[in-house]
Amino acid sequence: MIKLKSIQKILEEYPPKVKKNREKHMVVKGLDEKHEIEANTRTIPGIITNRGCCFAGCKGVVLGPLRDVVHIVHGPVGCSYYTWGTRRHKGRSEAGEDNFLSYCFTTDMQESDIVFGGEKKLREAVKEAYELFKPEAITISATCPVGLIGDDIHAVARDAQNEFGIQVLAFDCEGYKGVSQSAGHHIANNVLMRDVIGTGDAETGKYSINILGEYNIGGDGWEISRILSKIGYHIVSIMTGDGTYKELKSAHKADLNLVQCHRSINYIAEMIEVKYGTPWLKVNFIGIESTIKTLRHMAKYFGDQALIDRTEVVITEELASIEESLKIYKRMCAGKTALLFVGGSRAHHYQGLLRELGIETVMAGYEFGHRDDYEGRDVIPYIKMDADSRNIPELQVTKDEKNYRLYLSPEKIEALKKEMPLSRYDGMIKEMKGGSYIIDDLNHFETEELLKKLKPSLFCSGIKDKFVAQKMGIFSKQLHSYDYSGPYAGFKGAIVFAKDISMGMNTPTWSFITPPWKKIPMLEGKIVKE
Ligand code: CFM
Ligand code: HCA
Repeated sequence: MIKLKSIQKILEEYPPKVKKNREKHMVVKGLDEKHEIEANTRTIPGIITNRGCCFAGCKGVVLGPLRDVVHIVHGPVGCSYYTWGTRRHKGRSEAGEDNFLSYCFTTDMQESDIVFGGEKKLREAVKEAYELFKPEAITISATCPVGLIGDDIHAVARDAQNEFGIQVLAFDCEGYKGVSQSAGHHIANNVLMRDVIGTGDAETGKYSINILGEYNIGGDGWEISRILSKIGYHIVSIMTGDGTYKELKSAHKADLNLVQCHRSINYIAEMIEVKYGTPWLKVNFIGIESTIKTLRHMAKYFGDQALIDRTEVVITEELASIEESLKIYKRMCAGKTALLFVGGSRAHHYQGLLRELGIETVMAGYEFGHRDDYEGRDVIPYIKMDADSRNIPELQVTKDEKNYRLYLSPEKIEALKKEMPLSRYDGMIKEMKGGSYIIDDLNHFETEELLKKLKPSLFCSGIKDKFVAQKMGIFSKQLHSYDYSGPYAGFKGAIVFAKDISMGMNTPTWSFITPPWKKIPMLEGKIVKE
């Protein structure tokens, strides 16, 4: 059944201009063939959105988890603090290795710095950080005031690099740039690709891979790495959860790039493919079936029978270890419904896991996903790295023969692409059930209205709207930070997630809350005088 009425009722509350804008961001699956949605456009001023800023996407999301780097925020202390602890990107280091994740570095800009300029303060901060910590590298991230007053962070970075002999990378990620975090992902990707990836020469083992777009929230990356190492993969780098600058430098030497979060890191995946000829594979380690599918695709890519067999052994072992618990939680979840609203990939990734537990997703949306995250994208042309293309200056290909050891013939690539989703992403809408809603940049008014109308058993979102839902008597699980839990990835992670939501949905707490729709009469009408 197509449930269009609820959306129309919400839209009717808006002034005509806003209505016209917002309806383009809403799709009902199955209503028309096209399923086109407007996304990645500016939020209407005055509307309470869940989106973050460009700085959050660059420093908070992509750079922040690199643990052997000192990340200096040039700006007010709040910007640094906000992108520091709350995302729960975990990191641990072996004895003797650096881990600066517990530190929060900022120039703590004051009014006088805005008036007289903050470059001097930034120079001192970089010097102090270098002298105290002797890190592998330093990043400088710009916040809104930096762009407005024109501090030259690149000059500071260049001078510090010359003085201290380590890489000092400057990022023009002022918060106001673009329309959301998404612009910041792109800025971070470009600099890492231009200045870091390709500068190392670490030895890589057999079946070497990079994991892109995995930020180790609640330990997800650790669980994924555990499974992959058990099968026999060599993880060259993780971008960027519990990742290091040291490993990132040699990322170009891996045989295959896995892309977990497509939104935040597809740029690096594509640039590595163009520059070094390494294909990327869209993966999903959230959910049991998705994990199995991903592991099989990976084994197929390498095509080695021993690896294919080993993959099946590990899948069987992992499944056996969760079988009993899964049965219990499936019983507790059966027949429930969910509403998902998360940044740019999790609203899609979690749908499979919920389905496996017997929970139907009735609405899903991204804060800042682009159209391809919703509608999918076609195969991009594979750039053949033959002797001639090595001389194309735009590709900046090095002459080092080792970089071409993965050269696959175009025939082999084409054959692989026919069998498996290589360098392609299908997007979220394709997998959703007819009649479900897809809403982009959902705002707080719409959230409340949908919660009232759809009354889901579970609302998966973030800190900005979690308690709005819970005050309505609807259990809310944060899919950004996982509240205080995790990992949720892989086989064992699926059980941790299933347990958390089973407890959350079934707790008697909700019976002590009277939701607004039980207090306010739902029938509307006019009193007509005789
Ligand atoms: Fe990718 Fe992310 Fe996400 Fe994202 Fe984010 Fe995040 Fe997210 Mo919060 S990188 S798009 S910018 S999966 S921080 S780890 S949870 S909004 S859905
Ligand atoms: C960000 C980070 C965030 C915020 C989470 C939330 C995260 O966008 O800057 O709003 O609950 O995952 O920590 O997405």
